[in-house]
Amino acid sequence: MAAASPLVADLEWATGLMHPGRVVVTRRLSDMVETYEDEAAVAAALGDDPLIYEAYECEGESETPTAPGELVFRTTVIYPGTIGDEYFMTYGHDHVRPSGEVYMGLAGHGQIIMQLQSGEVQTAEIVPGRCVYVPAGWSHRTINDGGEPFVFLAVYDAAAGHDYGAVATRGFAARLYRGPAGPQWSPPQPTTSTAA
Ligand code: S6P
Ligand code: ZN
Repeated sequence: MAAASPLVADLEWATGLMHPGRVVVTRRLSDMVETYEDEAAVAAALGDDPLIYEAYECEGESETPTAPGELVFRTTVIYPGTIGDEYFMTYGHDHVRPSGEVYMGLAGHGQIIMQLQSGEVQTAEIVPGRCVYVPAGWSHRTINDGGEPFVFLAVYDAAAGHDYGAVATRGFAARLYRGPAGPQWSPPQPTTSTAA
């Protein structure tokens, strides 16, 4: 197999846009109605069919690598908003080929939920400059719980592949709601700390 070519791109931290870049994921509410619990709120919002999130990759002279051993880097912007009491979020997925992933916050405020097949859940807040390692085997979903676009960078195995089936079937074991005192996990999750 021919060696992949080096790629160079500039990131706009506030928007996630890459130069040169291209849109690789666009999800509107109609693409993910089953994600939200409040069916009446979904039905009411479907008229506008809001753009929930987009993802971007850089565009080089060659294709995005797909071979094992190579890496892909991708930005995601989740727009601010709610459907009922749930914030705009990604669909969430598993990697087909067990492989880890590094997330880094670029703008806004969000949270990530990670879940093992055993049901064990971990959550973490993501703010600009914070890195989260998602080990192999953990399903993951990100959520914008702030009032601005939540932008993050993800770096992962080019051969990872994305499987949305398990998340569609069993969802995640915790949901993040807009509560009177701010974002609230149900069931409650430990507060994230970066302190040792
Ligand atoms: C890829 C990485 C992210 C997501 C993106 C969209 O492994 O985790 O780039 O693809 O945030 O989320 P989703 O669940 O629609 O793929
Ligand atoms: Zn992933």
